[in-house]
Amino acid sequence: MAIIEAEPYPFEFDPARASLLIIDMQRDFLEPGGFGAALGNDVLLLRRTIAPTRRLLEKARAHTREGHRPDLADLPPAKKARGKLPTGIGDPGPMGRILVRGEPGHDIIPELRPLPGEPVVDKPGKGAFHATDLDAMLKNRGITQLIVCGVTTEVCVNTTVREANDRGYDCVVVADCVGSYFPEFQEMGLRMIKAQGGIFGWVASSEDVMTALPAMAP
Ligand code: C5J
Repeated sequence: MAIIEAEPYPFEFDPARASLLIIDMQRDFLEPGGFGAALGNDVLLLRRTIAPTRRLLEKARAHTREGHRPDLADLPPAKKARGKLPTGIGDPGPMGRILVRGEPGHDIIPELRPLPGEPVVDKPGKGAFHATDLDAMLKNRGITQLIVCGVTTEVCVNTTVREANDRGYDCVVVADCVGSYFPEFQEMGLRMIKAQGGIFGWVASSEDVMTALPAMAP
């Protein structure tokens, strides 16, 4: 057992039962010329998460990707219609069809590319537990604690942490390894997790997580 300095109080970290979960660090969200940038967002606000996440990734790894089947059979009509976007999910975009599996924009960014055999969970929703086998994968490995990185803080990261919390996992969200296109949502997204005694989990810095990670199995 190791202690991670975290808010609202120190986290009792059990490396044998912990997994690093990296949410949706995909080209379409993080690269200039991707879907996020095409919607008018500043991708630099997300890209600051890459270096610290890479340092954590050298210690332990598991990824998710948001995206859909090429025939879009798993894309709910409500998700497709939301935002009335002229170019939305499934449409041709600057990096191939937007958020479609197998397309360049759907790929995890090269800086964080998964190793062969590393778990990658393809998810059709915002939460990583919805319509995926993530829960079974974690339970079969005896995982009860998640160290969470990725984008975006208020959407896929928050949704996943809330899903995980309801399923009995303890989540530590790494503040400098999660990012939002909106600074105010970054701040509130983290505050909501640690509020009320840690209603959804803990928030820690990558530096404080790194000090506890040497004990973690890869
Ligand atoms: C969004 C995500 N923001 N990964 N997806 O649509 O947060």
